[in-house]
Amino acid sequence: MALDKLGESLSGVIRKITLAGMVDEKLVREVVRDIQRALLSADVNVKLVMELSKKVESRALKEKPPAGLSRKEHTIRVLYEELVNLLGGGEAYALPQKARIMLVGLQGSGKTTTVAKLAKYFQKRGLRVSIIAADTYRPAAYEQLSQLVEPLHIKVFGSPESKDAVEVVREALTQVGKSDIILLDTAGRHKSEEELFREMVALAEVFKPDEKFLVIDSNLGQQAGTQAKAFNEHIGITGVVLTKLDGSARGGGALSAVAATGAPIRFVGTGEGIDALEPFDAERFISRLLGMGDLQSLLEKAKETIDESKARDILKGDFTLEDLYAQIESLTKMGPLGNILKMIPGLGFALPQEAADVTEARMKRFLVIMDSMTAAEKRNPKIINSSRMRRIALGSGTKVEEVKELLKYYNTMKKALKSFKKGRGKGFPQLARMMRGMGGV
Ligand SMILES: Nc1nc2c(ncn2[C@@H]2O[C@H](COP(=O)(O)OP(=O)(O)O)[C@@H](O)[C@H]2O)c(=O)[nH]1
Ligand SMILES: [Mg+2]
Repeated sequence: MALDKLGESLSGVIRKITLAGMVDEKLVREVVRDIQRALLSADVNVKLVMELSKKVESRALKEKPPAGLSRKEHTIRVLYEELVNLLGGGEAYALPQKARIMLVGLQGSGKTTTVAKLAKYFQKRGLRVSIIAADTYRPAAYEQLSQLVEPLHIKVFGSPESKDAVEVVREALTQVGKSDIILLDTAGRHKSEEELFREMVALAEVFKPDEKFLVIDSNLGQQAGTQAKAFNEHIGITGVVLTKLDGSARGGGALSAVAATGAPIRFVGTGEGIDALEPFDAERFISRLLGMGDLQSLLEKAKETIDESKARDILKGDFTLEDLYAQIESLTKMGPLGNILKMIPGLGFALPQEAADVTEARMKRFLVIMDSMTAAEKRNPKIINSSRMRRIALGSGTKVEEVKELLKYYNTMKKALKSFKKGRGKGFPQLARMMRGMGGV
């Protein structure tokens, strides 16, 4: 795919984020500049690029990473999400059980080829497909289509000699019999756009399509958006098929410009062969472009894997019980605590397994206790007096001593974090001691 170059640049950006010591303003600026360069050279509209840059920059720096995600992972996710949005986000095309689908578009855009590809696509999914050839302008259009779908044993209806497309469709509809999907191939060659639109409207009146797919050549780049808009205004399209994505250096521009018009991209053509058609799914598309296979599952996994940046995150910020909650929650999701403690830089010792197990059970109890606290208590634990403690213990089915234990743990943690921030590293022995203490070692 010629989007390879864009993909390469974008996965380079991901690599840069992954390898960076930490995500700060300087890195985000640099990353945003790289993305801009990559998108602009794929012909993405300047305004869209600027909008995306602004969002990535502010979200990466200002948004609080969701529980379990480090700022680094969050930054990668933000980039991924905004790229998906650039392509319209939205839901992937759902396979219809029964549909009449009309393909429209300019001469040479790839309509006839796409009709054949769609025929195979639907047939493979167990649907009965018929085709009506109504391109009365191109000599041999009927033969081209018949040849393309010959191996599929799909019948092509039409009258090669007729010059009246509307009549062809009317007659074909009386002949198609039982079909789940009826595909209509139309002409793209007309003296004027108006004439073309008029014929398409007349055809639609007879054919009564459930879908009107506009077929556009990706090589048009940003112009694809202008074309989608014009067709939509005149004949009301329900989706777009972008062809020749395999050879186009401007695929990024075409995809984003079409998405910006609000018309959903339904399929992309990625080659001349009858199999070179893919249903378009922005999330999958971007994951692949970023070279990360299934990025979603990778991000899920990232939540479960601790790395150094996680340890750093633990040592950051104004520390409330809410933070402690999020922290414990992500820690317990990550598996045996012993392993995690081993990975906190500077800790330098392994916890005996029994100790780690005890610690985990205790952490989970802390979560239960915090579940019985009000938001105000979690945000400002100082207000938790003895009557509140009794209420919390009662509500969580624990003992007042256990609530006190949690608060003690919180205070020690907070102090250690503070001294770590001040002394840059001096807090680690304290953090280690504190965590060791938790396990009852
Ligand atoms: N590389 C590539 N070529 C395509 C694709 N779709 C169509 N084509 C080619 O584009 C040319 C025009 O296609 P055609 O279906 O006849 O366009 P139509 O005039 O809109 O019906 C043909 O040579 C096709 O093989 C695609 O996704 N990739
Ligand atoms: Mg054609």
